[in-house]
Formats: sequence, structure tokens, C-alpha cells
Amino acid sequence: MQYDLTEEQILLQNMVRRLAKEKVAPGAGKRDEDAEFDWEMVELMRENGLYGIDFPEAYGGSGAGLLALAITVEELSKVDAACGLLVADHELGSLPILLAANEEQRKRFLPQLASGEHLAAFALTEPAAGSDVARLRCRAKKDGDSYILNGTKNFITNGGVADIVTVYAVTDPEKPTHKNAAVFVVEKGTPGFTVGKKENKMGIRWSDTVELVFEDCRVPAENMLGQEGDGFHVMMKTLDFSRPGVAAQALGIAAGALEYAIAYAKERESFGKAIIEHQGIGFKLADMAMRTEAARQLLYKTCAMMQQLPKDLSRISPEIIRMSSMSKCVCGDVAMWVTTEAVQVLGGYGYIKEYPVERMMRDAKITQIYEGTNEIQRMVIAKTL
Ligand code: COS
Repeated sequence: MQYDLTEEQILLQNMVRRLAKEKVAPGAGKRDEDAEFDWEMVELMRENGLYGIDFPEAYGGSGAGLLALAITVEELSKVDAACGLLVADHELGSLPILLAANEEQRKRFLPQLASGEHLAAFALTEPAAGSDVARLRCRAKKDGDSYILNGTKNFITNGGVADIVTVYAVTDPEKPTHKNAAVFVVEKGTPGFTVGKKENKMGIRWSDTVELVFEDCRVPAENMLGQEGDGFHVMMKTLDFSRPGVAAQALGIAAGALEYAIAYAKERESFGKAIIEHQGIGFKLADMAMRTEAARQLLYKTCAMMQQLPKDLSRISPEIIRMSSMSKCVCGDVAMWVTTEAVQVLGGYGYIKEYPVERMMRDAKITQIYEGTNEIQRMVIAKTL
């Protein structure tokens, strides 16, 4: 399996790296402090075509694939993890359409998603169903040529800013969710669909995380993706494809913290020499570099494998499911560990908001939690062994 970056991927990487350094990094600390969603960042992603990277060319995307998407999210997350999440979460919200939509639905939704004119969000989690998603309570009741949605979703990234939300619901609460879940595209402004509480978070603070409420929300049956009963499968396959995006965000956070810590350790002096010359710090940085690079190789290989698969509802192999979960778990754990060490390298300065590693350490934590906690990833991996 060849997963060295191609010439186009290197060009993309350089472009996004420059953009991140020049346009994203300067405001990252302030955005974290203000914790307000920043539409200028959305505009920047749109102008540079970053929303359409993994969308087919036939619908206006660039068809560059999952590895190109991962590189993009990594570069953005090196300087601002919430900015990387703009792109990764748009992919997550769009994946159910990419995987399960019919031709009419593709033509209707994909071009505006590929250009970023419309933003997407993914509404799965509920107050009582996060890890155990088979406990979904959101209900979709058939009524003529529509479904009536009732229920609450929480912790929904981009939920308050998205134009379309892919929403999971059960059509018959008496049956097991595995067999009766369905997924719907719910458009902003649909009566009965409202945005509830906005969360005040530890990290990725300016990213939009909200509760979504559906009260007798009538959604046309033509907005259902696949058939009744396909929902659980669409959800699992979406997560298989989206977890590399979280992994890329985590990898970017680790790489950004490592880069900052190395530069600091070369400048900062103690006991008459740069602290990188002290073995205690040099070894720490070596370990940080080793783990970050190992995580990167695992993720890039996973992306290279996964981007060869058709985006449809066909079954994927346990090996691929395992690689996706391993990437997410390894990159998340590495991000948490590397950022904690980066704070330590900076000592007292690492603990202060003026230095970005403090934010990076807070941002890293979510990558061990969302899109399946790292404990869930271990369950998924164990099941495939
Ligand atoms: N990819 C594809 N299919 C999968 C899958 C995966 N990763 N995991 C399970 N499935 C399939 C199984 O093959 C099974 O299919 P059949 O009924 O056709 O045999 C079906 O889904 C049910 O599997 P299982 O019995 O293992 O389901 P569980 O309810 O026990 O759930 C886990 C298993 C833990 C894998 C699931 O609940 C999960 O992924 N939870 C985490 C969800 C999550 O990420 N939440 C965060 C959301 S924020 S975006």
C-alpha cells in the first residue's frame, strides 16, 4: 500500500499550511477567549475550496479524497483545532448523504455542500444515547408523505450554524434500533426545528456546539436517506469514514504543540544552555516527535486504504473498521499526551494563556471523547480481533 503524498497532495499541504499560518493562527487565541462562532473563518474555508475536498467532482467537489482531507484538517488544527473542525464536521454532516442518498437527493444537496455555501451538521447524540447509540429516542412517525420528528439531540457541532442537519430517529420504538433507525436531511427553518442551549466548553471554544429540538417537525419523506431501517448502518459507516477526520484534527493539535515546544526549547536557556540541550527536555521532545510521527503514518495509511472504497452502503471489512478506530484512538491519545508534555516543556509559561500550548491541551481532550470515545474505539477494535 502506497501512501506517500502525491505531488498534488504536497501542493495542497503547502497551500493550507501557508493559509493556516497567515490567516488562521493570528486570531486563534482571541477566538478561543471570545468563544464566538467566527463566520470569517467559514468564508476563508469557502474561498479556498476546503469544504469540497472529499466531495465528488460530479457534484462540484474536488474529489481529492480522504487523505487530502486529513492533510487539510491536520494543517488547520496545528494552529486552531476549532478551525480544523469546521472542515471535518462538515464532512461528518455530509457523509450520510454521500453514502446513502439517491441521485435526486445528491443533485439537490451536494453541490451547495461541496462549495461550502451550505454547512452541514450531524445529529446523532441524545441526552441518554452517546456511546450506546442503540438507545436513540428521537422518534420519526410516518404521516402521509412525511415523517413527524420529535426528540432532542445534544452536543451537536455546527448545529446552530448549519443549513442542513442529518438527523437520526427511530421509526418504531418497540423494535431494536439496529433494525428501525432512519436518517433524514432536515433543512434550517423547517417548522418545529429549533436550536436550544449553546454549550460553554473546555476547548474548541469558538466552535458551535448546541442542543437541537424537534417538536412535531414535519420532514418530507423524500428527505429520508435510504430506507426505513437503514439508519443504524448509515450511522456506523458514516462514523467509520468520519473518524479519520477527528484523528487528523488530533494529529494537527499534537504536531502544532510539538512544533511550538521545539522552537521554545531552542530559545529558552537555563543553566547556561538552551533547554533542548538538557537531556530531560531533549528526550521528552524526542518521545513527542516519535509518537506524533507514528500516529501520522497510521492515519495516512488508513486514509489511503479507505479512499479506495466506494462511498455507498456496501459492507466494509473488519480490517478497515479497525484501522479507522485505531487511527482515531491513537491520534487522540497522542494529542492529549503530546500537548500535556508541551505544557511541561514550557514550564510556568505553558500554563499561561499567552502561550498557545495551554489552549492546545484543552482542545486535545475532546478528540478522546467525540465521534466515539476512545473506550468505544477500543471496544470496536477488540470486536474485530
Ligand atoms: N461499522 C459498520 N458496521 C458496524 C460497526 C462499524 N464500525 N459497528 C457495528 N456495526 C454493525 C454490526 O455489524 C451489526 O450489523 P448486523 O446487525 O447487520 O449484524 C450492527 O452494526 C450492530 O452491531 P453491534 O451489535 O455491535 O451494535 P451495538 O449497539 O452493540 O453498538 C458500537 C456497537 C459500540 C460499535 C456502537 O454503539 C458505536 O459505535 N457507538 C459509538 C457511537 C459514537 O461514536 N457516538 C458518538 C456520536 S458523536 S458523532
